[in-house]
Amino acid sequence: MTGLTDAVTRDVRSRLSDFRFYHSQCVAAAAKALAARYGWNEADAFLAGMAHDILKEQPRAEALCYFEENGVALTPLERRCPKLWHAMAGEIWLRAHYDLPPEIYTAVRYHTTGRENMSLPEKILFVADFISDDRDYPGVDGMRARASRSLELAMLEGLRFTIEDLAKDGRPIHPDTLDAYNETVLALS
Ligand code: DGI
Ligand code: FE
Ligand code: FE
Repeated sequence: MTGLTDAVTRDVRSRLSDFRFYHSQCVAAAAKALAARYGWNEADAFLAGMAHDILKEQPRAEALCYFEENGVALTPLERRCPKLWHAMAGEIWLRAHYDLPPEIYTAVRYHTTGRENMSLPEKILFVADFISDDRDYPGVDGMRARASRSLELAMLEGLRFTIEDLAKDGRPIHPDTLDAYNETVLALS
């Protein structure tokens, strides 16, 4: 491990519960494997996976202060969806504390929603979060098989799963999630 990876890993370890630290380790390994398959730097992919949920356990009030201090104006939808905050806050936090390859920052920022026109690192982290070893939702084996064939196929399935799940519960869907879904559907049809 490089010094930077080591520092980020220790930081993540100190901020997350055992369960979420284990998830981060699994996503790091999954991102590294996808990077080998699809052509991103494996060490950077590992680092992105390790870092992606670094602020997942930040208290909500603290996250809101953090956005304010950093001049981030949440949209009304974002304000209502605290589950989206850790990705936005995580990017700001990593930029402030670590000099990382810039594609890692945006991969962390968009790992929950996706967005239109995603970079390869963004796609890899997005998919790695769905197929990591700790995941055991119904259909995860199919997702893993898809991810080894095509990142876009795996993204489409992940986005579909997320959107269906949210809509079923009457929860709002972030425009970036819809943009990612529409773009992927059109690209694949
Ligand atoms: O941080 P993780 O649990 O590993 O995974 P994640 O960052 O993908 O977060 C998943 C959660 O985020 C899940 O509860 C669904 C929610 N989510 C993802 N996209 C959207 C969303 N919630 C809303 N309201 N809108 C979205 O577009
Ligand atoms: Fe996350
Ligand atoms: Fe995650």
